[in-house]
This record gives sequence, structure tokens and C-alpha cells, in this order.
Amino acid sequence: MNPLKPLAEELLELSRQIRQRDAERLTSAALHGMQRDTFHVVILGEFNRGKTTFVNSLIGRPILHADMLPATAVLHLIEYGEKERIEVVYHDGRVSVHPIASDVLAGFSAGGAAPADTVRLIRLVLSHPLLQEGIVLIDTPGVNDLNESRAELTYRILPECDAAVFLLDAAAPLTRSEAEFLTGKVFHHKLDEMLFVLSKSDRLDEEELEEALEGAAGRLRQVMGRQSGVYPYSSKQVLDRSPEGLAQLDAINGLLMELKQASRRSAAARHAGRLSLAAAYIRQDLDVIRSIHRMNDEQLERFRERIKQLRLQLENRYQRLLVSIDTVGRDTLQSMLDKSYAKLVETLHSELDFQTRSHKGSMETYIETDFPLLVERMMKQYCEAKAVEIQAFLDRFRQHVTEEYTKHFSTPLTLALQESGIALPSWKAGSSSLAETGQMNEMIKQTIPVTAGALVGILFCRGSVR
Ligand SMILES: Nc1nc2c(ncn2[C@@H]2O[C@H](COP(=O)(O)OP(=O)(O)OP(=O)(O)O)[C@@H](O)[C@H]2O)c(=O)[nH]1
Ligand SMILES: [Mg+2]
Repeated sequence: MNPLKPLAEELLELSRQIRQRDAERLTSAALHGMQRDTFHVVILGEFNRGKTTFVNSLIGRPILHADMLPATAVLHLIEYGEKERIEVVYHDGRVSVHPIASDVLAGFSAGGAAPADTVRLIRLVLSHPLLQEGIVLIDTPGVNDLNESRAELTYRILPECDAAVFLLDAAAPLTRSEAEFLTGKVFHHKLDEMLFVLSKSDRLDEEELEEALEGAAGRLRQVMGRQSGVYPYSSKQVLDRSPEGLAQLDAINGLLMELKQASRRSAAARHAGRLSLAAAYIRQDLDVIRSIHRMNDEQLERFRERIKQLRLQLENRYQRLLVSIDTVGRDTLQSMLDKSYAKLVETLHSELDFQTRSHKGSMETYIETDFPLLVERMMKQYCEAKAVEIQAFLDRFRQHVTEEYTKHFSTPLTLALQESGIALPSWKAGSSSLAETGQMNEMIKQTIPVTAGALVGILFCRGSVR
């Protein structure tokens, strides 16, 4: 048995007790990672870097949807199975199974017709030798996707991955936001086994390619503090099955196997690193609880008062957001529909009026059968035309709500409390000692009943503040 497992289980229980969601995610991902024998490789990079086409080239078929516009909207797990299929896993737990067809996946892309935000992930099960090695490829939305919730999907999967392939653009290798993503997110989640690929290499001539590779390697050395290889790759040539393409495919398959071995060797360190990060999150919350516990009555009262105010502020912000949704959303949509609906009713009235004056046959038959059919046909036409307009409006509206949400809920709780003169212990990532877990566990059991009221306040705010 993995010696880290009991510790991970204890941390998981503790994080659930104090509802520390980040720690819970990290520990359950670490536990899962210790138990499975598949190797999870996440494909990362900014939008349009060619991540999806890269995956298509590895599996030798253009199944996943690639586009010049932001394309990938949900996580795609590509894994081995004898019986090939697409499984769409919804947030509510439903799973729909489809035969392998690129139009099914295109439907769930950023510009597709299917509602991608109800989908948790798409599993593509293929019978392919690379996947049979236990490799699971994970295609992600671009990390700089304007749609923040899509980028968030990519961040959240990082703790569940064993290694990453990071795609760099041949024309602009390692931009500033890529460097920030690497240091702020990828390394933070202890994802150290990485393969850097300079994508779309077919677009550069030999000299340009050499320059781009050198430039990327230099920037990576600066950012990572160590030497890393950068491999040129053209998914296009691989998919075209040209001789250069096939040679590149062989090389990248070999590199993936090496990555798998390296990741096996570093698995214990990776899991320990993630558990230590989870322990640090837990420690941060426990320190807050401890400092509340040490407060005298007057300080506690002040603290409660401040929590109450913050809660009110959040409620106000939430109400403002609702009002904004109401005015911009419901009212706009309503007036958009009201106008065209009034026009539809007017058309029907004039049609009825015209028929009343000019109809030659039985008016009764017309009213009972012909007119309802006309109404039905016109309603159908109306709905079809409106559906496109409403979809476009909803897309714009979703963007608006995301922006409003970010604007209203962007002050971290610790900052908000510090601003009002309440000092909370500062948090240092990785500073937690795992040996303290047992004492922490005991302490939290004693502390929670005492500070339950204040804690509810904290958890309420934590859940709402980004
Ligand atoms: N010439 C050339 N074009 C490529 C290559 N790989 C991808 N492309 C093109 O680059 C564009 C973006 O490719 P995608 O695979 O959708 O990129 P992505 O990184 O998955 O994009 P998002 O899902 O939006 O984040 C598409 O038009 C592809 O055809 C390549 O190796 N060579
Ligand atoms: Mg993509």
C-alpha cells in the first residue's frame, strides 16, 4: 500500500470537516492518483495553439473539433477502450453515449449548438495503441480563453494530472501570460513533468524554426530556472502522414513514453507535494479559527460585527447582480420578444380580418381548422427565427454576467478583514508541517463548536468571494 494513503485519507476527512474545498480537491485527486494505474497527460497552452489538432494527430484521426476561433469548450478525456464511443458526462451525473463522429463533438464546442456549460467532461473511448499503454490524454480549453469559466476548467484539472504537454506558438514562443500560467498554476499544482512542444512548425522555414526553438528554450530557462527541451512538431504533417510527419509522430510517441516513466518515478514526490499544499490550505483555515479562538470577548464581538457587515455587503452585491441580470437580461429579452410577438399577433389579426372579408367557403371550417393550422405554422417559423437571435443574445448575456460577477466578488475575505483592521495570520504556501495533522484534527474538533457562529460567517463569505 502507498505509505501516503493514510495521511491523504486523514487530510481528506479534515478538509471535509472544515469545508476547505481546495484542500479537498487536492487530496481526493492525490488519493485517486495513487490508486489508478493510468497516466494522465494534460495538453495545455493558450487558445489556438493547436492543442486539439495535436491530440488528433496522436490518435491519427481528426475527430476532435479544431478551429481558428476558440474551439474547445469542455474537458475532453481520450482513453483506451475496445468498444469505441463518445460519452458525454453532465454535471447532474447523466451520461449520454454516442458513436464516434466528429459532428457530435463539434456540437459541444465553443460555437456549437449543444449547451456545453451543462457538460462536466467528454470521454472519448478509442482503441488505439498509444492509449492502450495506459495513457489518457486530456484536451483543455485555452488557458487565456476570454470565457473565464472555461479557463477555470483547465486550472481545476491540473491536480488530477501526472504530466503536461505545453504547446508553444512557433511565432511567439512563451508569452508573458504563458510564463505566468506556468509559474502560477502549473508548478503550484506540482505538475513538474512537462514536455514543451513548438506547434505548427510547418509554418516556419528552417532558419526561423531554429531561431524560435532557441528563443523558447532561453525563455523557459529564465522562467523555470532549469534547462528544458523544446520539440518542434507539426500536427498537420502528422495528420497528412507525410514522411516528416511520421518521423515526428515516432519521436513524440517516444517522448511521451519517457515522460510516463519519469512521472512514475516522481509520483511519490508529486503526491506528497500536493498533500503538503492541501495541508497548507487547511493550516491557513485552522490558523484563522485559532486566532478567533484566542480573541477576547470584545475582539470577538468586533469580529462578529465585521463578519455581519461583510455578509450584508455580499448580500447587497448579490442583489445588485440580480437586478443587473433582471434589467439587462430579462427585460431586454422580454422587450425583444414583446416587439416581435406584437408583430406576429398583428399579422395574424390582419390575416383573420382579410379572410373574414374575402373567404368564400364556410367561415366556421376556416376558424376551426385552417386558421389554427396557419397559427401553428407561423408560430413555428417565428420560434425557429427567434431561437438563433435568442442564442446570440444569451451568449452575450453570459459574458456580461461573468464580468459582473468578477466585478462584484473579487475581494478576498482575508483582505476585506485586514482592511477593517482585523489581522489574520498570513499564509505561506507549503509552510505546513504534515506531522501536525493529528493535533490539528483534535484541535479542530474542540474548536468548531466554540466558534461555530463565526465559522459559518467565514464559510459563507469564502464560498462567495473569489
Ligand atoms: N499549419 C498548421 N496549422 C495548425 C496546426 N495545428 C493546428 N493548426 C491550426 O490552428 C488552428 C487552431 O487549432 P486548434 O487545434 O483548434 O487549437 P486549440 O489550441 O485546440 O484551440 P482552442 O481549443 O480554441 O484553445 C486551427 O485552424 C488548426 O487547423 C499545424 O500543425 N500546422
Ligand atoms: Mg482546442
